[in-house]
Amino acid sequence: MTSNENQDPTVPKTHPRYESLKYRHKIIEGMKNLVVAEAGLIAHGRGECFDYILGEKTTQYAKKAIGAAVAAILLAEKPVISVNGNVAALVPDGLVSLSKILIAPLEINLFYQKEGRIEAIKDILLKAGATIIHGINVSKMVDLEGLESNRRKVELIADADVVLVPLEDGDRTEALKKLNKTVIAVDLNPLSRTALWADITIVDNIVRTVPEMIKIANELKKLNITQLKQILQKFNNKLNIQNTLNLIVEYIERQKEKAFEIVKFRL
Ligand code: PTJ
Repeated sequence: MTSNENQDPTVPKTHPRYESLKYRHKIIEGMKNLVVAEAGLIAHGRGECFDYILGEKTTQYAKKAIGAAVAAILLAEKPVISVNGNVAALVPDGLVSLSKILIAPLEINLFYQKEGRIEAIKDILLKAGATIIHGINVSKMVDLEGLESNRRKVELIADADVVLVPLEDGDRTEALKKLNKTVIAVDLNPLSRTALWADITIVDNIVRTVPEMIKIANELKKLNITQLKQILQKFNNKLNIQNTLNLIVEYIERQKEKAFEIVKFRL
């Protein structure tokens, strides 16, 4: 099954929430195919909620973080893109393209261990055009220091200097930071432990982040090392998260006014 085949045909394209329903369905199909963990459905729902209060668009601050993230990966010696079930179900084609453009290998790393999941994710990535996928061969894996969950089992991540961790749980981000790695997180929740621990936090939906990263990577690949370093130096993650939180507050204020108008209209 390709990434475009798993849409619910009963949802009309004219439905006002078509895009959102389309990705929901990818997650549901992913769960049926073992790609997504059961808890992945709940994680997706939490993400949807945050996306809603961000206006379901890539904000200017997410774009800034994406620029810094791409610069960091282009400057890295051993970058790795960590892949979990939700990400594989939502954006397999984009992940493979991003990995190729940035020359950053893909490594499957799962929180929830279940027989057949790694194989299912490997298959979806292979169908999307991946040629080499890491995190499969147990004999090549080592335990990441300071971590007890299943995510401790890593291959290239053990020696990586920069790790992109989309939709991550806080424990591994913390462990990666303690091992002095640069962590780039994609997380719609700007208050999650991952978001707060990461060096570069992209508060955005992974389905929009990956295409935007590909676009920016094609632009930044033309820059030299000094120019890439300047992008990184200018980026302030703490300020960026605070600005994102301000956007959420402003968005809710605006929606509060609008909701009130609707109520008045109905009366
Ligand atoms: O496939 P596995 O076994 O590795 O498990 C993956 C999940 C996502 C189930 C696991 O890592 C997990 O439980 O994660 P958490 O702790 O629920 O954190 C996931 C974070 O991702 C939450 O802060 C969500 O708000 C956020 N999130 C969910 N969907 C998206 C998202 N962020 C960006 N884009 C999304 N589409």
